[in-house]
Amino acid sequence: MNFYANLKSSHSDGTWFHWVQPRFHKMHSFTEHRGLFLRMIRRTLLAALIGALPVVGQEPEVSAMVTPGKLIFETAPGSAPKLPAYAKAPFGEWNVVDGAFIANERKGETHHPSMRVFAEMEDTGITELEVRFGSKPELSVTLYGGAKRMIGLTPEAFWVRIGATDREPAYVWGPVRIGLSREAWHKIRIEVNGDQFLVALNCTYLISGIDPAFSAAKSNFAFGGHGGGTAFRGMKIWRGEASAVWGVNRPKPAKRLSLEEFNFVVADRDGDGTLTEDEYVSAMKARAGAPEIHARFGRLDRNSDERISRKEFGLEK
Ligand SMILES: [Ca+2]
Ligand SMILES: [Ca+2]
Repeated sequence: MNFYANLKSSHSDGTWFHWVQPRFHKMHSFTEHRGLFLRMIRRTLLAALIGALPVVGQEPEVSAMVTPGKLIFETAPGSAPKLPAYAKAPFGEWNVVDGAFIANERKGETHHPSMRVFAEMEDTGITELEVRFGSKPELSVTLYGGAKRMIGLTPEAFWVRIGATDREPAYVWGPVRIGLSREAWHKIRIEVNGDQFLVALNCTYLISGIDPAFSAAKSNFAFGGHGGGTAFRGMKIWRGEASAVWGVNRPKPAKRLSLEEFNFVVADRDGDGTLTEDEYVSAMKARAGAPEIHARFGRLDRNSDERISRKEFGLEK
């Protein structure tokens, strides 16, 4: 149907997201896992293991799922404005400022600014980097290779989207409701062990799951921003080993939503299970002023109660 085609294209150019309803998942902090680790060791009196305890403050911080090994990649672009050899920027203007990659929209370009970093993550490993919002606060870090795994972030929501093209399945782990400063740097951490993944934001684990997309090759990353001034810095990749702690207190997997349901959930700002015209139109962001968006709302609202229900949206029979 035309509507869904449109919905998808509006998503692919990154203009759909605006807000997300409260949807909390259990959060697991690094500290919690460190506490568990300590208790385990005390209980089993394996004094010999104490030498393996991670040192607080050492990077990367204590890991729940993957024990970090050798650091195998680090962005260290210095302060030169020119991009380093491992980076290619097909869309947008990218510069290096104080060791950070800064993205700006390029005039006349319809694709949002995007830069690839060619660096491989192994089957078991950890990637960390810091990000900062630009003038349109939505950004993404996408792990490419054998599949597309996109970590999406706005000040209000955090999610992991799997797949993107028509050939691939597209669904979303999350979203998790958050509240982030638009000015501060935020740390994203991705842990992978085979098909298991765990994603943390500012040292709090927010999304975990088991997905075959994560066991596929992980050969390059895309940084995506919107507007002007989106920034990425300090990306590091470690190879790792499966952590002994992981099996003991594995967090419940995040909820997996179809792309259509995800779009509905993020648009439903007050979380009442229906979309008002304002919620529907706002979710279209850049195209919100277009008259056809209002007309489409009217068509979808078949019973004319000024709400789009899940059924009218096509999520329920
Ligand atoms: Ca609503
Ligand atoms: Ca209706």
